Amino acid sequence: MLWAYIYLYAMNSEIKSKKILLPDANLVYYPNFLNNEIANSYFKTFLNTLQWEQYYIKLFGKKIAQPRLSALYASSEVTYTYSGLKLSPKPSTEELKKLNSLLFGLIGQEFTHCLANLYRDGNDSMGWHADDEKELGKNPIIASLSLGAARNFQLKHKSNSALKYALALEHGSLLIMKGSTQEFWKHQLPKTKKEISSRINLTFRTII
Ligand SMILES: O=C(O)CCC(=O)C(=O)O
Repeated sequence: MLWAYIYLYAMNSEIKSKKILLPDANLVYYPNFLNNEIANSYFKTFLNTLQWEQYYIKLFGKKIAQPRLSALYASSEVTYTYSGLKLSPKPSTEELKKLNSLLFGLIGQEFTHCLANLYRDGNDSMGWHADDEKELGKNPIIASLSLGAARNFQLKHKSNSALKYALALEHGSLLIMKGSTQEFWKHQLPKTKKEISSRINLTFRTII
C-alpha cells in the first residue's frame, strides 16, 4: 500500500528543483523529493532495519572511530573503497530498490551502490572530502537523500578559497551532485552544538 502511494506521489506531483549556481559545479537541490509522511516512514524503516556499523580509520598509526555509523548496500558484490576503507556491500533492500527506481524516474541514472550514514546527534559529522574515487569514474553523479534532522552541508572550491557555499539539507530532500563538482569542490557535514535529533543520509553512487 505504501509503495503504491509513493509511486502515485512521485508520478503525480511535480517535484520542484532548485539549481545551485556555482562555478565548476553542477548541483540541483530538490527540497521536497519525498513528502513529510513518506520521509518519516523511510526514516523509521532505515533507522531500524539497516545494519549500521561503526567503521574505523587509521590516523598516525591510531585506530579512530568515524564520527557516525555507516552501512553499504548494492545490487552487486562490487566493493567500494573510500577513506582507506574497503567496504563489502550488503544486498540492497526492497526500500532502497524503490528509492533507486524513483531516482531513475527523476534523473535517468541507475545507481549500483548506496552508502548510508547515520548521524546520531550534532557530535556526528563528516569531514572535508570529494567523492572522487577512481571507481566512481569521471564526473560521477551522486544522489544524496536526507532524512531526519536538517544539517548544514558545506562546499568549498579546491583551488579558489574565496568560493564557498552552504545549505541546510532538509528532511525528505535530495541533492544531486554531478558534472565536475567532485573534481573541483570538496564537501563536508560539520558538527553542530545545537541540540538535534538524528539524521540519515543515503548517497546513491554508480561504481564502474
Ligand atoms: O551526510 C551528508 O550529507 C554528506 C555525505 C557525504 O558527503 C558522503 O557520503 O560522501
